[in-house]
Amino acid sequence: MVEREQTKKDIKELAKNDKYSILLPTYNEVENLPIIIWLIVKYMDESELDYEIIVIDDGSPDGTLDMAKQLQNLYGEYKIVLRPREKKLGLGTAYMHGIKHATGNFIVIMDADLSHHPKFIPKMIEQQRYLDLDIISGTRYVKGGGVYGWDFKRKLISRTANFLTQILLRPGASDLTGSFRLYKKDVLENLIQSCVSKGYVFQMEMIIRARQFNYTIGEVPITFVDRVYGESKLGGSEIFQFAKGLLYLFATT
Ligand SMILES: Nc1nc2c(ncn2[C@@H]2O[C@H](COP(=O)(O)OP(=O)(O)OP(=O)(O)O)[C@@H](O)[C@H]2O)c(=O)[nH]1
Ligand SMILES: [Mg+2]
Repeated sequence: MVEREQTKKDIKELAKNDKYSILLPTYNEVENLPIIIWLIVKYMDESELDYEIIVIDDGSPDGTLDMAKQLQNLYGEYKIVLRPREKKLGLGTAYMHGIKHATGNFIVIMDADLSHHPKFIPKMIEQQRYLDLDIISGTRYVKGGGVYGWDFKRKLISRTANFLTQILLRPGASDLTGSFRLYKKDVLENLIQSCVSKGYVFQMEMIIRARQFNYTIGEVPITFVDRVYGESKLGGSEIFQFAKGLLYLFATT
């Protein structure tokens, strides 16, 4: 407990001049949104960090945006910022749209479907501050990290994707397809502008380009929990797209 109090004080001191913009892209996350926001608020407030949560909803038919408005009334306009778009335009552009409105000097990107637990954000921040790294990537593939709720097929696909990429591209990070990361804002802007791929390959390309630009990358072990509410979309076509993207990056970087 004493140690925990000390850590809290350390992060607060280290990050006293920083603000964190947490981007939450949403598409049909009405059940998940109140829980994820409650957890983010809890862990960021506990560590006494300055932050805003930017919700980028792409016209979800399930009423996610109405839910986000209610949460904004509850937590305030400074904490919850709404940047909705008319229709589903994809994750890559959702991040770009969110960054345009971000007032923090650091950006956290994470999924809103409870696969990424906000308790890891202060850990990422701590590591970033200690070493002044450009990127901190949450990783399922080092000691202390892991995946829960995936069937064998999905674990195999994810492992294989990471394994092949490690061999072909030598990226310098252990989890390439994950999307729970902390970036310096200018670093993220630069990376997004230089990325060409969409879909699952996008997260991987971000790390590959980061290495090209000689950005420094740190890793924090995270546990990833499969979504409980809402539909999963991983299918044959995503796997094909991933393989195509991997080969493209292999050939061009
Ligand atoms: N704004 C926006 N958000 C999206 C879009 N597609 C997905 N999202 C959100 O991005 C995050 C990641 O998407 P997921 O659907 O969880 O993707 P995944 O984790 O690879 O797959 P499953 O969890 O198995 O469905 C979630 O918070 C989604 O709600 C989109 O087109 N626009
Ligand atoms: Mg998910």
